[in-house]
Order: sequence, then structure tokens, then C-alpha cells
Amino acid sequence: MEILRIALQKSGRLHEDSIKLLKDCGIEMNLSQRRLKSSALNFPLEVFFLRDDDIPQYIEDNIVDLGIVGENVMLEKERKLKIEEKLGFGRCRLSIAVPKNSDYQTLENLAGKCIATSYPNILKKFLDKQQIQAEIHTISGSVEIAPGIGLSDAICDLVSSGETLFINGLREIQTILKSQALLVAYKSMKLPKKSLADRLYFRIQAVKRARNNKYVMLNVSNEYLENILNFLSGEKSPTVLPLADRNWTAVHAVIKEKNLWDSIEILKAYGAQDLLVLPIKKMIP
Ligand code: PRT
Ligand code: ZN
Repeated sequence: MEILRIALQKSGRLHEDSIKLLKDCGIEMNLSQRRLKSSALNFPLEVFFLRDDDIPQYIEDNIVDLGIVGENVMLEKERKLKIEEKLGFGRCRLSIAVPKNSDYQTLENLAGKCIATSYPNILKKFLDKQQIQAEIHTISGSVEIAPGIGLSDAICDLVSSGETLFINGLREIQTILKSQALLVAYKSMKLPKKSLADRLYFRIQAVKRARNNKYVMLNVSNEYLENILNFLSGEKSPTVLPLADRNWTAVHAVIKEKNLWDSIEILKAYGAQDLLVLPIKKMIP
């Protein structure tokens, strides 16, 4: 029987969210800390646990069919892969930072200077595009200490909260990439494997859609119903139900999580009452 193989990060920042995604897709597996490989119990899927840096190569060589990695890793490794989905977790940015008290203000100020990074390929492409000539010093970890020990004038590293930069007396001057976790696939996947992958993509899309939306239920006095329906007309056909009290109507609609609080405030202002906001488990078109 054909089995789909997916690589996830063994441990680290993407591990938990990757497992959670498969779980939300209804895929069950036995997990134990030391395992390198695990078979799903209810889907033809084998899960390989690897270092994130190795995942792009494993996919290009088709040791596995799919993987979850940060866009930063995918771009740095320069492998031929197909991006199937943006997953919305593991968000961070790759930025150039300089010592807080230095005179460097812009990228141009770094011409002829030395930048330490674990992302030499992405950085080189960026600098070439901006026509800045700077020396790139590749180091594999603790990039943030490089300027402090005289190894470089600036760094190029991942940032999420900015705390690491702050603690190390660094200041961001330029973001060069915004990154999130991606589902990436082997370029030339063929049937019947492809149809298994499509089943998984379908589930992931349903989970993603559900995560991005909320189900809102509200009651409104009939005199305000039209306002509410006008406001919700951008959303896909709200459900309209009469209440026991004939002067009142219930309206149910799916609302984007991103605009949720703004939408609620507007709905309230338009006369909505008794609002309930519910999470959606899966959303299938
Ligand atoms: O062992 P393995 O090689 O698999 O893991 P790793 O140590 O290489 O990677 P890991 O687990 O640290 O990160 C995996 C992926 O998570 C990265 O490739 C990014 O796509 C994503 N990600 C999201 C981050 C961050 N946020 C992040 N903040 N990866 C690293 N960081 C580091 C950053 O390098 C810096 O040291 O966190 C520090 C900055 O964080 P703030 O919050 O202080 O700004
Ligand atoms: Zn890594």
C-alpha cells in the first residue's frame, strides 16, 4: 500500500505546532520522545522527526514526500521544492541589526562592513539586489554576540519578540524576510502518492480556514435586522432564524478572526444583542 511520508522538526519551535496541525487533521499517532519515525494509526502516513535544517534536502532527494519548515530554512537551503501551504505558525522575521550605540542607520552604512549570520545565502541575495557590498561572516549559532566580541559590525538573524536583540544591545535597521512555517513537497510527486497528499492538503486547508474564522450568533430586534445583514453581506450568506418572540431574529455568521473584535463592536452598535462567539473545528467549502 502507498504511504505518504512527512518530515517534522524533532524538537524546537515548530515541533508542537506541527504535531497539533496533524492532530487537528484527525491524524493519530503514537509519540515517544526518542523516536525518529512514527506511523499514523488512521491515515497512510509515516512521520519522520528530523532537524529542521535537514528537511529540505530529505524532500528534494525524496526520502520523504512532504515536510514542515520555516520559510527562512527553505530559502536558505536553496533546494527545489514545492510550497503547498503557508501554515500561519512559527512567525518571525530575518533582520539586520547593529550595535545600539553605533552610527549605522541604514543599509548603505554597512557597505564594506562585516555582517555575521547563519543565513549567508538569503543575505547575499538581498545585499546583491540592494547593490550593497559587505562581507558576510557565516556562523552557525549565537549570532547575536558577534558584534560584542568584535567578530562583525552587524548581524543578520531571526527575530520574533526582539528581546534577544535588546538584551545584546542591538538595534534592528532592516527586515529582509518575513517568515512562517510552510508545508513543502517533493517537486515531482506522482499518483497514487499525489492523491494521498491531496487528501492531506484538503484537511489542512479545512483546519486553516477554521482557525482563521469564528462562528458568531446574535439576536437582533427586527427593526435593526437590515443594518446587521448589510454589515454581514461581505461574509458568506448569514443564517437568519425567527425567534419565539416574533419581533426578534437570530443571525448566525462566520466572521474572520482577524476582524473579530472590530466586527463585534460594529454589530453591537447596530443593535445586536446576546452575542455568542464559537470556535469552528473544521471548515469545508
Ligand atoms: O534543532 P533544529 O535545527 O531542528 O532547530 P533550530 O534550533 O535550528 O531551530 P528553532 O527550533 O530555534 O527554530 C525553528 C524555526 O522556528 C526557525 O527556522 C524559524 O522558522 C522559526 N522561528 C520563529 C524562530 C523564531 N521564531 C526565533 N525567535 N527561530 C529562531 N528564533 C530565535 C532567533 O534565532 C533568536 O536567537 O530566537 C531568538 C530571537 O527571539 P526573540 O523573541 O528574542 O526576538
Ligand atoms: Zn536548525
